Amino acid sequence: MNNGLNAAIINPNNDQIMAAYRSANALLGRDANCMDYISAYAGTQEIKTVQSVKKAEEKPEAKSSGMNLHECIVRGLSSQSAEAAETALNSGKQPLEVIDELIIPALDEVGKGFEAGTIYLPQLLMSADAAKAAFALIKEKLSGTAQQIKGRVILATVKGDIHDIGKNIVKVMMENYGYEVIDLGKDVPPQVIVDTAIRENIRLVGLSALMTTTVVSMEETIKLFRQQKPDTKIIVGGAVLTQEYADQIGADAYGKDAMASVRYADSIFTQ
Ligand code: B12
Repeated sequence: MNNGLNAAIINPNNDQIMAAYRSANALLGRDANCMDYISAYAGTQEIKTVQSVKKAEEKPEAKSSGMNLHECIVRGLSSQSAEAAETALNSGKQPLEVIDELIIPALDEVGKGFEAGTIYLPQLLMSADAAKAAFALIKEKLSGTAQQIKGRVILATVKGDIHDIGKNIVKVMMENYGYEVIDLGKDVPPQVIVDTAIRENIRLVGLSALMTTTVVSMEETIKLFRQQKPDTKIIVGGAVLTQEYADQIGADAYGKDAMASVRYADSIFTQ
């Protein structure tokens, strides 16, 4: 194979031969994103049994266009996931249902695999990209007609944290419900958030954190607000947070999902 063969006459029932064949394809750049190698060996310490290798081979790799959105995200197929999102929308699902029922559970599945050591960071990145591609399409469908601005809010993922898919969903929902969003992005230092709120005279700030290690930055940001701009309301969200923890770090509200942020904003700006 190193000298140019696509394959040789080999015994596909021999695990070691198949391992050499798959490794060669991966190392010679003939296995896009090493998907074949990963799907055959992820989660195994040893080479898989002949039976499971055969099963992996039977997977309809080429029929990816018919794959559903959940599967596209789990397998990290960005180019197919927008198409699959469109199919889901055309089948009558509402944009929010596609997010809640297909995108988020798929990312949860990938996250669990990552934690269990059966999925690796490059795959996590590919799944995140696939989710983003699907979301970009859904965002187009969500964008309603321009309405009167109900209020202005800041959104940020806190310092040390680069997870922004959830924050971006919150942003789109808030914009759709008539809020102007100043999006400070991800990994945002506490003082930058406070300074922006002071400069722009903002009454509501939404903070996102996805890791146990970065909720500490969230608490730090809230403390800084209490000292420097105490009239600001702060809503926090992200997969690791709970109402109890939000109370503990001194947030004004906890938002389980994007709609919760809209409801809380409405209670502040339109009551
Ligand atoms: C995608 C992903 C990534 C992507 C992020 C891409 C991006 N642009 O966001 C990449 C691959 C870059 C990544 C990197 C890492 N990740 Co990661 N990642 C995930 C994964 C699989 C999904 C997160 C996600 O987007 N979920 C979908 C969104 C829509 O959900 P959500 O963010 O929770 O948002 C919803 C609600 O929570 C809420 N919400 C969110 N924010 C806000 C804000 C407000 C104001 C409100 C009201 C509501 C709200 O509304 C949203 C919509 O309903 C999770 C696992 C999981 N299931 O959560 C791991 C996970 C979060 N990652 C994890 C880790 C460890 C990492 C890395 C450290 C890995 C590494 N070794 O490098 C790095 C982190 C680097 C850093 N400094 O931040 C761990 C965190 C463990 C922990 N408990 O601390 C997790 C839980 C995986 C795991 N089980 O181990 N990751």
